[in-house]
Amino acid sequence: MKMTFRWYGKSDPVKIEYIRQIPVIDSIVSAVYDVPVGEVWSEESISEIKNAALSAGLTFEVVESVPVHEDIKLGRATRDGYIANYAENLMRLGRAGVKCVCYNFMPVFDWLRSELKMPLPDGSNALAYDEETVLGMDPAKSELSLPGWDESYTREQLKELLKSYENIGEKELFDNLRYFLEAVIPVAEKAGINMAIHPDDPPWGIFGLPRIITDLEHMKRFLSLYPSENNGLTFCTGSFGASRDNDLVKMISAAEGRIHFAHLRNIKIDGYRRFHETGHPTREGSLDMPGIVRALLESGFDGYVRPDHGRMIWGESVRPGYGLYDRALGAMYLYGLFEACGAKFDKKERK
Ligand code: DNO
Repeated sequence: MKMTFRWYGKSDPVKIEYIRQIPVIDSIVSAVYDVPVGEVWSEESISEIKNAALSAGLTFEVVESVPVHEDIKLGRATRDGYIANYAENLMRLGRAGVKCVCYNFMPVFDWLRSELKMPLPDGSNALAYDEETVLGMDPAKSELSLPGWDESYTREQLKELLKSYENIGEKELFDNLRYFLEAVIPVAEKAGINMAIHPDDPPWGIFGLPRIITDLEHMKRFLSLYPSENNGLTFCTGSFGASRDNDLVKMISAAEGRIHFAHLRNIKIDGYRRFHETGHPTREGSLDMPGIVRALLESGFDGYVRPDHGRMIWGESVRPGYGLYDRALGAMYLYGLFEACGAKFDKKERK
């Protein structure tokens, strides 16, 4: 098992030298950001990340994300070319020592919040979601900007894209996901990579777009689409946990050892489809963090863990959800929980 930390590359205000100073971190989670979605990543860009990690005494074993082109999600005739590029990326990443690739299958948008800086009583701020506000938003206007979103579309392109999804429901999206997995998982097996799909965040449809990685039943359906160990999950507690109907402990045991990457963060549910993010400890939010850690260990989890989001504290103002300080506190808390539950972390030998 390894504790990891997301790093957005050289332009990230959270410097890799700072990440190195968090005692428990072994590996960074990163991606190539200089290539449009669907294209092949250059070997140079991949080695640049790897070398940056190595010179900070860390490794680069997890990619988040290799994004999936919309034509694949839409099942368009052009998908095969994008799938071939995806497969090529997996081979290149495998050769560079990457062991786990996180991705998602959310149409058009990645994670969504209605507020990026909700003030909390302690003077910090955090990301928040309120369905009522979201229902009043026009997705075709760029009213919000989140780090996971592909913002290369013009307004017209975005409108067109949203229209293309009119005939895509859950069934079609699952069919297109199966087609993708059938092509890509055999390549991941060859490349020595565990694929780890990220749940939809929040775990329900938004703006009339379908979302399918949302709950226990859908998770099981996903796992059965392609029964290979390499076809696994990123278990994101803040995503699945935003729905009170999701029993995270039960979901972890139902995942049958197919969790390769754990995003462990806490959220506070404030009402129906309304939540805000909090510090990681259990008492700060609505999720039972030790219960989650225990369930992971009982299920035989031996993958990568990372803290996630948290709050902006101590006057920090960087990429929403990706501050240094609260994620570092989160990493320490999570490490403590795992250690107390008897988890074995790979021994780090830093230069
Ligand atoms: C948000 C992240 C997501 C995640 C992607 C994976 O903070 O968890 O943006 O990286 O959905 O593809």
